[in-house]
Amino acid sequence: TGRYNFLEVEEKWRKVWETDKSFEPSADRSLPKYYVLEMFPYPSGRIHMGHVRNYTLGDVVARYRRARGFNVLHPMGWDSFGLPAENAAIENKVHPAKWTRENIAAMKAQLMTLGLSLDWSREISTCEPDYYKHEQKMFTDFMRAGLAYRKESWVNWDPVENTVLANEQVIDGRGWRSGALVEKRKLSQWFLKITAFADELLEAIESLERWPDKVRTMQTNWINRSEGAHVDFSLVGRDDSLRVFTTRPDTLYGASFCALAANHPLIAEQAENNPDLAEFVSECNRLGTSEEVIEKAEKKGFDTGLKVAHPLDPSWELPVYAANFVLMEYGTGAVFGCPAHDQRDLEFARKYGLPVTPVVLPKGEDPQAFDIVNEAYVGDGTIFNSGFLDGLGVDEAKSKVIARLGELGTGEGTVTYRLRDWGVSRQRYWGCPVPVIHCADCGAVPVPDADLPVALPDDVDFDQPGNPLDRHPTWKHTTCPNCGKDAVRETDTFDTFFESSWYFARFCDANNPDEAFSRDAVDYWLPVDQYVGGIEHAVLHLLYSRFFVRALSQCGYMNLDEPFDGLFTQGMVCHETYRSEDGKWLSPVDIDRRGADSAFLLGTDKPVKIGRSEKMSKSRKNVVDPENIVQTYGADTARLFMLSDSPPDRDLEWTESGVEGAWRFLNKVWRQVQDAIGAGLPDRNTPLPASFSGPADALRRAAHKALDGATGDLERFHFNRAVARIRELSNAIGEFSPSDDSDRWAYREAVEHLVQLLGPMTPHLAEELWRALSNDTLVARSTWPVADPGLVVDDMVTLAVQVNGKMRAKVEVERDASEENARSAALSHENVQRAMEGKEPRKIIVVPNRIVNIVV
Ligand code: ANZ
Ligand code: ZN
Repeated sequence: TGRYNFLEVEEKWRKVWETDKSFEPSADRSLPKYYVLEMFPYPSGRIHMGHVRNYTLGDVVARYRRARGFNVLHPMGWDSFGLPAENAAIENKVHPAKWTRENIAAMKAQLMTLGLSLDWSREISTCEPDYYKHEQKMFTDFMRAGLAYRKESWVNWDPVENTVLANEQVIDGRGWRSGALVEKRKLSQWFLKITAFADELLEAIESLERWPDKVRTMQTNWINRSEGAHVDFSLVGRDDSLRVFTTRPDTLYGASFCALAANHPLIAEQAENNPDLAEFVSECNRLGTSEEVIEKAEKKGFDTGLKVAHPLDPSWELPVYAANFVLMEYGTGAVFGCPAHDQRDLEFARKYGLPVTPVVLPKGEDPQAFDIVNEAYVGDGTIFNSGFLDGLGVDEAKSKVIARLGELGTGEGTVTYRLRDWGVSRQRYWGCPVPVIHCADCGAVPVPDADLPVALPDDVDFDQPGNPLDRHPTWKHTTCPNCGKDAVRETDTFDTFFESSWYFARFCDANNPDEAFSRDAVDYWLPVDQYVGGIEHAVLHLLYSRFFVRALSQCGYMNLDEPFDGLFTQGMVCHETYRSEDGKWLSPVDIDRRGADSAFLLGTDKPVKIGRSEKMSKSRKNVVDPENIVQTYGADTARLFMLSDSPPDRDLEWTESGVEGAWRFLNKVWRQVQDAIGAGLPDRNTPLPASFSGPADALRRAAHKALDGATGDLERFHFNRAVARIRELSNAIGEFSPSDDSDRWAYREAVEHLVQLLGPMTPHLAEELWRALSNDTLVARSTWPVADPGLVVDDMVTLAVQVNGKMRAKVEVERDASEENARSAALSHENVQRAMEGKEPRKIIVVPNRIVNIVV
């Protein structure tokens, strides 16, 4: 029978699936639906192992659900706007559109070889106007609903590239490409009002029961609701006051200074007549705006000379500093510092010689002896050194002080969120144009529906820094849709997270030319039943999508609470790392691995240092190209290894030996099925024989147990365990040799189970074997078999054992165990042996399933 020819077989079945349209869902809306989605790829040019893992996991779910009778939607598309296309345009003088479309074609061809059960008729690419015109419409609807607005905000400005940088593009205060010191600038930007849903987004996290706890926690922390107070410190010698936000109003008696963000209006005002302060402000501006950067930087301040009065005791004055650790975007951009109970404040106070007064006493401490040295005390305790608050617990003190501030008119309780409105403006070419026209008389006017899409112009060049849309000779000049006067288009484009915030809805009705999607389609398909992707999107993408379904529901597009009912985050694909003697990273293809811990440069005797396994990355050179694997072993082997090596949520270590193991297993299965067929299997409609031989019964039990166990494993994403059960079944089949017709009936059943279980995992091989077993259907469209409960549990019974009429022990045996088995189970029990005192039994009576009576 020869060898399994994967190349031929895999290609053959992919063609069959395509002609059969096996993976296009039915239009029948009365069927139960199941929507499986993997996070769609950015078209970087080639697929990597991370993609293979992600899409294989989703594909197992899709194929399994189809077999369980669901109408399955499993689509694929391209997240195709973004900076890399523009960088390629700058570096290689290729147009971003061309670069992107070529990458899509290349990656699609690669994806096709993996045998994924995707409905390609719904393919979308977000950089095409037939996609983004719908989001432009959404945006104008958001504007009209007050969910999109424009405001001035601080951005990172690269003075050499003349462009805004994202926080991630500012490295150590410098532009990632130009290396220039980044400045902060105020620009008018578009925002989406995600904060309008802050409470809802937070509260609904609890309902996301099929999400990993880790992601739910990350979302909770990102939104970060904190209850606290706004407190007003009046400015000494003026009639205005300074408002701060605090979550610890209970520590107000421990205040020793106030600190303001460098771009707080009061600092700007003071800096006008204070060049040193102005210099400090520009130094802070160079730091970049991200919380992370600010967190890491050394805490620095500048004494403005201003003084404020304490809100509980106006005779007590505190100094006012500008400080680099206070963010303008959070709270009020101003804080009161309480060094005894906040670490940053403590470091600041030590540096500038400010008082440190503890006001919260930890349990069991002596108030006279308690002292703060290098570490602030942030825990619970009893308030002291605090006048009317003394003796209270932290929570009681909070409410009491808030009440007092209210009476004095110097503050009030408040709830704040860390969540900010989402700034969506980017000064970039390769993005969706913000559909707005600026008119001198009418202001920012949304582009009317009839004029959508606002398409990107093709004739742009990248030989100067900045946004090509800005310097395009004609594109931005237009007339006001309102009054008809000359006007200019908005030249900003959307953050690319905009496209990925609603693509899952577009897939429900991907070819609808008139609307983003019909109400019918999303009502049927959404929410996504199973979303699969990387943990790196645990916050932004998922949060934005959750916001979008709410905003779209408010605008009448749908009526939905949450976009993703189930979420699974897969682990990374890792590989050993290698270095040459002189420390250079080496690629696995250049390595000759000999034995457990030695490796050499391929074709030489030069030793290579083996490093630990790390996430596959270009910088470590430890990448394995999926295309090579697929060409050498076939897609099924790659898929099987991906699934079998480790639990899907853990990191997976890619090894050559593991791949070879998967390859050998598939060949073994192939031979096993050929052998079974060679043994002369009965026609598949042959009725169930009345009885089976012992070995046939054991084989049937193995087949039904494997089916039952693997089904549960597939339901719970325990794919590696499902693979282990399939291997066990294959072993059981390997030990079996049939001798009569009922044996061959059991043989066929076991082999069919094996093939169907492999269906979601190694679909090509399964399809080939399914056909070889003279099934005229496709395994991809077959119905999942049902395990016979009677064959799944080993039915056990308890036998009472008597010796000379006296009950001596209880033993467990299989129901209907043979007399011989019952007898030996009874005789081997230690109580029974003791009771027999070493004598030979004279007589043993077995009542099946009840009793063993021994007479000595
Ligand atoms: C006084 C105080 C005393 C504070 C104390 C903490 C401990 P979360 O919980 O993250 O909301 N804060 C307020 N606005 C800030 C800003 N714009 N930039 C930097 N820090 C700011 O943090 C709230 C706390 O962070 C607030 O409570 C404030 O310091 C600081 F023993 O006020 B606290
Ligand atoms: Zn106008």
